[in-house]
Amino acid sequence: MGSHPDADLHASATGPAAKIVEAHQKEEPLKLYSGWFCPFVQRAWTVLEEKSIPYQYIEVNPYNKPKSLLDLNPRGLVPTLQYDNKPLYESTVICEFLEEAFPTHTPHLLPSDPYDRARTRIWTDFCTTRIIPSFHRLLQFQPMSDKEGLEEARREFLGKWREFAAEMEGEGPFFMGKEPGLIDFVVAPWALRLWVFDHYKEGLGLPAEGKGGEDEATWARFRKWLKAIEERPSLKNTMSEKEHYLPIYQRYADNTAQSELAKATRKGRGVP
Ligand SMILES: N[C@@H](CCC(=O)N[C@@H](CS)C(=O)NCC(=O)O)C(=O)O
Repeated sequence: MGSHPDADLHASATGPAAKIVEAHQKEEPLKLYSGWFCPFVQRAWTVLEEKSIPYQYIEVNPYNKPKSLLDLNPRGLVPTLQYDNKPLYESTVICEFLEEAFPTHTPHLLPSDPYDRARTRIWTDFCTTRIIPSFHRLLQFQPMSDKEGLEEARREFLGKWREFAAEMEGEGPFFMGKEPGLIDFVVAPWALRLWVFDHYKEGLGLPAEGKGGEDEATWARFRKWLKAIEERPSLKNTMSEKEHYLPIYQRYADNTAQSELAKATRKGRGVP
């Protein structure tokens, strides 16, 4: 096991995502500098796909930053967008930008009602400040050495998803109702990686149907949302094969990369 993600990282997208990558190799003025494995990339990537915006997909390894990436983004993070020869970065900024810069491309993912737009931003912030950090905390727990800590991290993480689910509109299935919106694509990449915990942390313990106790209605709504997310083509088709994500997560699970994880969390950077 290498001590740097670079060592274990599969070079390119596989499975469904490989087909989309293949279809976006042609030179286009709009370029997405991407890492196939990155959940922050998946936010921007799904918005491009949803809205059928023409773009060129460029795979880079952000742990072994090529000059082409650093020239655009001194932070050297993916996703980075090149638009009209100018750089843009930060996944949530990119998503809103795409919505505004391509107004004729549908579906519109930001709600037209200002209150609902504000709610989108509140729950985007919740994802950044609550869901992602507790995803990282759970990832770094060592089940063997600290059972109690693991349980607490697991409870905390589930609690964040319950809180998110409790805010979802009526019957759904999406966060704001029948149609998907930006908030779904901002949060979905972490929901689509929950299987990682089944693999390394003795299961996440998401309540199964009828097993949610007094929160059953909330968990039922969450399961419905998750199913809709899993079936949405833009999300399904930007995922690679599970086996290639595993070595990346293994590094956090087996303690080789915990200081890196702590540093990334402190700096507002992500880990896959
Ligand atoms: N806040 C950034 C986070 C992006 C991010 O951290 N991406 C990771 C890959 S998943 C990266 O590029 N890491 C390289 C590094 O930390 O140097 C965003 O939302 O776009």
